[in-house]
Order: sequence, then structure tokens, then C-alpha cells
Amino acid sequence: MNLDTTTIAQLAEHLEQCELEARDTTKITLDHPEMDWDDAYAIQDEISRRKQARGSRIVGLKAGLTSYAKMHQMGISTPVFGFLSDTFAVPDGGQCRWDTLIHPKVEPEIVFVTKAPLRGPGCHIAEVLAATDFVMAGIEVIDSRYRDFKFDLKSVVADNCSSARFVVGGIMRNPGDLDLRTTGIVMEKNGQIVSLGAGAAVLGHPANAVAMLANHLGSRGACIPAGTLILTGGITEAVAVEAGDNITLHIQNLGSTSLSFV
Ligand code: OOG
Ligand code: MG
Repeated sequence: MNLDTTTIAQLAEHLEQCELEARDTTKITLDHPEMDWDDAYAIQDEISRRKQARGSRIVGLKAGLTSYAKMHQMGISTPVFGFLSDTFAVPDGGQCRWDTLIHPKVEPEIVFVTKAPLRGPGCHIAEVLAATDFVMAGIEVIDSRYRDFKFDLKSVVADNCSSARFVVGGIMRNPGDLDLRTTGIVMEKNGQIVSLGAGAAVLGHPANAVAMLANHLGSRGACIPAGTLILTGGITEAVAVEAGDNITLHIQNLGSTSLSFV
């Protein structure tokens, strides 16, 4: 760690205020070029602690930048991990107020829900599938607090990986009954197709994103608890949305989920 606890707390407060007030900021590494990975995750943990101190519950975790489409879109080459608060959840088919966000984009994702804890290091895809209660369809709304979505990996980790809102829905299925690599996805904006893809876009199989998350947490002395909802990462590039847009995601064998921006 290169930053002291006061600086970590200040940066967490700054980024969380930007989130809560829907205003953007410059990359924090411009002022703190010495910030390392541990500092970045410590800032993210402090944002989580601040939310929990105000009564929010952490309901899930996410992996980001797990597909080549996303890595290419953001000019970055390694996955990153974040948390999901209950305050980010939008009901299936529900509304999301656009003016509470800065420059939101939507991503089609395959969602895992665990029934047993997963601990790294050494966590692999078979363990993930055995510990999965069910998979379902999810749309993540990302909203980087950084101006024009321009960031480096450490800045994005500190900003809880652009997490803002999410919706899950459709049909809950046992992953053992599906081939999630060839599972097709179609996302529509106002009835027009904007994204097409398949589960293999995420690290060959989206369960690999869950294994990487368990291994990442293991290296920090933590695990994925049973009953955790996990967003495995955008299958395609993220799509910008405006007020008035309706987004629907259809996933083969997993039904559909949607939300609209008002
Ligand atoms: C970082 C978050 C990426 C995903 O699914 O790849 C992410 C960003 O692109 O702002 O959530
Ligand atoms: Mg995502």
C-alpha cells in the first residue's frame, strides 16, 4: 500500500459523493500516481463500508472486463471485481431514473447465484458449477464516475468498477442443464437489436469469471459466501442509454429481463 488511511478515506468519500450526486470527476490516479492495487481495492472496500454504515446491504459481487469486447472497448486487458449494494437493484421490468446517473450504459450479463461458499486460491470451473444454485439473465447499468468513461484499471477498481444499477429476471436454471458457452443473447433498445452474443465471450465460459473472483478474494483472505448474486461481466460492448429508452435482454433458455430509463 502506498496511500495512508486518511487519503484512502478521502478518496472513497469523494468517489461515493460523485456517485450519489451524479457528477463526474477526473481520474484519481492523476493526483495519486503512486496508488497501487491494494490501495484501489481498499478505497472500494471503504465505499462498501460507508454504504453499510448507512444501512445498505451488500447483496452481490461482480466481475468486469471479462470479455474481449469489453476489454477492447475500455482499452484494458485484465478483469476487475466489485460489489453490488441493495440500493443498486431495479425490479424486473422497472424504471431507473436517468437523472440520478451521469452517463449510464447497459451490459448483457449471465448471473450466477451460489448455494455454497467458494474459496480461492485454486478455485476452478467445476467447483463453481457445483456451488451454483441457479443462473439467470441480468442487465448491468454501469456509470463510471470518471469523465467520459476514461480511466485506468486502478482508478476503475477504486470506483467500484463503475457499478450503478442492475436488474435480474427471466427463468432460473441449473447450469448443469445448459451449455453456457453456446447460450445466445439478444439485447434490444426500444425494440431494435443492439447486442448479439454468446456466453463463451466471457472468458470461454462465464463460470470462469466466478472462479477468478473467488481466487481474487482468496488472495485477500475473503471468499464468495453462499447465496451471493454474481454478475459475470458484459458479454458485448456496453450500450449508452438516454431517458426514455427501454432495454430488454433475452437469453436462450433463461428468459428475458428488462428495465426502462425515465
Ligand atoms: C468497468 C466495468 C465493466 C463489465 O461487465 O465488463 C463491467 C467499465 O467498463 O466501466 O461491469
Ligand atoms: Mg458489468
